[in-house]
Amino acid sequence: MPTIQSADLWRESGRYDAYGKEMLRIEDRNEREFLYGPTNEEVITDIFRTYVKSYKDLPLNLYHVQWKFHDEVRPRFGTMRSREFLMKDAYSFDLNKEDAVKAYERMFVAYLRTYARMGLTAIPMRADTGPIGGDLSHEFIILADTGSAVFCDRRLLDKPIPPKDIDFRGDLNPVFNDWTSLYAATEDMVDMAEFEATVPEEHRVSARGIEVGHIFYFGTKYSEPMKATVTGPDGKEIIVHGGSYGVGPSRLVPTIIEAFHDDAGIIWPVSVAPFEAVLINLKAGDAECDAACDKLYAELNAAGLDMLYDDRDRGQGPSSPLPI
Ligand code: P5A
Repeated sequence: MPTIQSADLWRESGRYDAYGKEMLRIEDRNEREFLYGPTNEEVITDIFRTYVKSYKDLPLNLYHVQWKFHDEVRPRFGTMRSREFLMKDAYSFDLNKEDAVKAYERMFVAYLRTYARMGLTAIPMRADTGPIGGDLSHEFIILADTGSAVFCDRRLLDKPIPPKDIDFRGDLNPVFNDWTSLYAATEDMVDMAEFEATVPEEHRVSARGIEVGHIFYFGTKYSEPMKATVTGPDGKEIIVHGGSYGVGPSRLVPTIIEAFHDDAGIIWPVSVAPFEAVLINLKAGDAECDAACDKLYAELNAAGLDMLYDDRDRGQGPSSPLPI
């Protein structure tokens, strides 16, 4: 999808005027209005209505990883909150609300597993839907000293993550209900009276957290005004139901570093490490050393390790920085 989007597409959904100053609005040489995409619900709905025609093509999930621009009031902490950043944005399309909520629940479970595989404890919390819209949304929050205020039940921190072989074709509603039955809400959504009434004092966590993902169910908010429909089995047109699902890779990098470091530097969890092992030949050009390194490199590669082999003739010490 393009990063520069047509203002007209956003007028169709009604969001062009509704979206605030976070959207960077621009003009081309012919004074036509464009914007640098803060999110892609309109573009994906346009792609959907152009190419998808039949109920047989649903359910459908479309995604990409792409640059976004938010004209943030207070960009801070490097890529933690930057104006230009990478987002994984996925969009689901279903025939009705029931199926769309199932798609939401599948993504909810997939997100729990994704963050756990990165070594992170991300807690899904009820969140404000803001400019994306709809009435169902969860932010995935990593507790940290930086970030905004969050309120949750401590027992969520120890909850077992759904296993690898969980059936994504099956009913994930029990898993979703199990996770959402314990209180967790962001600052915008918290009801202090409800928090105190439903969470026993010893389990109450009132802390700060970083939002590393955000998922939404918004029904027909985009498909209705933009006329994204499919032909049903009886030949009638059906307005599709949608949701969108975001992860912030740019923000995950500093979040993972925050969680995994010591005095000597970053300790990447293997799942996100650029390489599993780095082999440095400190005497490149020396026949014996080259042969030993080549042998080790071949053996470790054969053992299935993702290797980086630095065989540059650069000597050692801080004056010869590694390429990573
Ligand atoms: C979901 C996908 C959306 O835009 N539309 C498409 C929905 N959601 S969101 O919450 O606005 O953003 C998704 C995730 O992107 C990360 N993020 C940022 N990362 C770095 N700097 C920023 N300024 C920034 N803004 C959002 C967050 O991880 C967020 O959860």
